[in-house]
Amino acid sequence: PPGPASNGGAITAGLIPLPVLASTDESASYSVTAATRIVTGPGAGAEAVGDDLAALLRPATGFPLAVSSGDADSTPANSIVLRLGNGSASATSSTLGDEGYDLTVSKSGVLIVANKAAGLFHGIQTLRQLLPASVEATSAQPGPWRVTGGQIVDYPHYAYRGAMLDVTRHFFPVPDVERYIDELALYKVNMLHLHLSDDQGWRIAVDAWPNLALHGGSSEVGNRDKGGYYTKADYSAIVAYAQAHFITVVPEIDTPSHTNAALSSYPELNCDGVAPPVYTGENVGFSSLCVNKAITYTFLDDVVAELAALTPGPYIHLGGDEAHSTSASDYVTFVQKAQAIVEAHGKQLMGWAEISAAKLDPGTVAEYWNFNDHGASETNATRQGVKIVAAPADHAYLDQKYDAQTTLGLNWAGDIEVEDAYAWDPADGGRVSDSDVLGVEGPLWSETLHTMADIEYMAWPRMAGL
Ligand code: TNX
Repeated sequence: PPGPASNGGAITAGLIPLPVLASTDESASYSVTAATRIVTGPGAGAEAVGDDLAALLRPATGFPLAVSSGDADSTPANSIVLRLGNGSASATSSTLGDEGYDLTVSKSGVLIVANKAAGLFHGIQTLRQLLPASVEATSAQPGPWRVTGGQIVDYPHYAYRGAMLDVTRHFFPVPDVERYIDELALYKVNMLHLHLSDDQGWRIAVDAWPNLALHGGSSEVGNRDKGGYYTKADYSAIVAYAQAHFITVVPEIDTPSHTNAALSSYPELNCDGVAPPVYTGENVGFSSLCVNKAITYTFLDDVVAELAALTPGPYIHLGGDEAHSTSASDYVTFVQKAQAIVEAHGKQLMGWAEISAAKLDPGTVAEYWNFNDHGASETNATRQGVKIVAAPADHAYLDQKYDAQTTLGLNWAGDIEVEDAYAWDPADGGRVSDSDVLGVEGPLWSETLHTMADIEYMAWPRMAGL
């Protein structure tokens, strides 16, 4: 992010996303120096956020930035103080909620106050952006490390601020996902949806159905690298890493279509009892679970049970998109059974908004992607009292090309320039009301993406815009 110097000296210059309230006081500007200390108050998680901040600032500044926990009620000179609750922000604490923060830059240092550790964590992301961009370097830089004086009060408009990564069309190993988490955290993203199964690959070990990963995980689009899958330990490492960044993982097993990898792994899941070969092409909508077979629901129940046990977050996403080989009535039957299975395991169903053709429960969440239906699938959901996550492909799809020169990506939803990713209304110009919108998500499908560099090229800066 550009530092304050690049835009007229306002404290908000270069901040993404823009905070709710900000005031600038140039005379109260502050510089981090070799003597700066980080002081954290008592309360759950404050010290860990202090350690995070030190780890983020040490490489580029070269400063020791000692972290001490202590009396964060007073602000010692030349310090960055992270304080939980009951502080000077009591008037705003109810507006700050669980994720907001109040950040003051004065001559003596920086004070960040929040109700919860998540708020402090978001506050330190803002502080990173207030510093010169070179603070993100991994080796010592000259500085100076000046922060414009003033105050920021900030809290999210939407509860769900998500990114989705497709690890099926091409598989991405744990370090890549962790690096993406690092990047998303800087923009206060709090949900990471992992698309874990599709026609081309099954990417998570399931003890009760081992062939899903062993066979279904052995392919990908083009089959250059032969796929791969996460062991349960791998997956738990991702979940824990995300949690440490205040990001909740939403696992997706796509059903009833997009299931060739599963159908290829177990013949009994097919209506005709014959397993198809693995699929390495890019078509969609040709596969379907066998809706009228009992074993389909044994399978789904086993998979959801194991996934729920690995998932601290509230949602299990069961896909539901592009079920072109499932009859309309079978589709509705399937979604209702799938919803009951997810709820029986203590979770809420999330699905692509096509699921709104079925009778949905109020805790279910519909993810709107298909702008070609002109809002039909999202209003079917909101009419039932179901909240939506807005991910309209013509604005939010990070796999679409920027323009005709973009070598990676697809373009069925049209070119998506940075402006298109940034300037859109999640309530769809009033088609649904803002209170129907749980949040937004940027899906990154990986038919054409092989490497972390490919992910970054497509995601940034559009994900920041979103
Ligand atoms: C549609 S969007 C799909 C994905 C593809 C994507 C490519 C959605 C829910 N399904 O299966 O990867 O287009 O842009």
